[in-house]
Amino acid sequence: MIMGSMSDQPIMENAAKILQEFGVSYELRVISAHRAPNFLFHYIDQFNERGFKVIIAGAGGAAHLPGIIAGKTILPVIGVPIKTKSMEGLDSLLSIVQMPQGIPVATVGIDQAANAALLALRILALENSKISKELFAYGVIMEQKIKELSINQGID
Ligand code: RP5
Repeated sequence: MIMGSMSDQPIMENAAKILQEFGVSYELRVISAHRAPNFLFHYIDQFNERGFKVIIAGAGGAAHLPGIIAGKTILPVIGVPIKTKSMEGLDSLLSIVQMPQGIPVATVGIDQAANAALLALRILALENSKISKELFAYGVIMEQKIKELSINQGID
């Protein structure tokens, strides 16, 4: 998991919490695509030997981080557009989602880092039955909570 700035951390922690909940190991780095491009490229070059499977990248504003990463690796990259003060994150969203043909970045909603983690888990679940079962259970629990809430409101 990579974020463009320490200011992205409060949002990206929501992804970390989900991964911790599922007991999936991850590494979290702060590396700006614009401010430290050489360091970023050096880090990306280590992905395969480090055994990384999916990359989650959060960035705001002119948010090139996920796209730059996707241009340097064939691992799946999930982009998290971070809300900005000037444009409420629309700038981040469009920067991440509008990738040119050939270099895909899966994009979640603005500040939806938890969904990025859940999508990463779904990708990992393709080859990991433990994660697959836990994701299924996660869905069942979520539905159960909604049912209980409806019952408490007198809706059955
Ligand atoms: C992006 O610029 C970061 O991802 C962050 O969302 C935004 C602002 O960064 P700071 O100026 O707070 O470091 O690169």
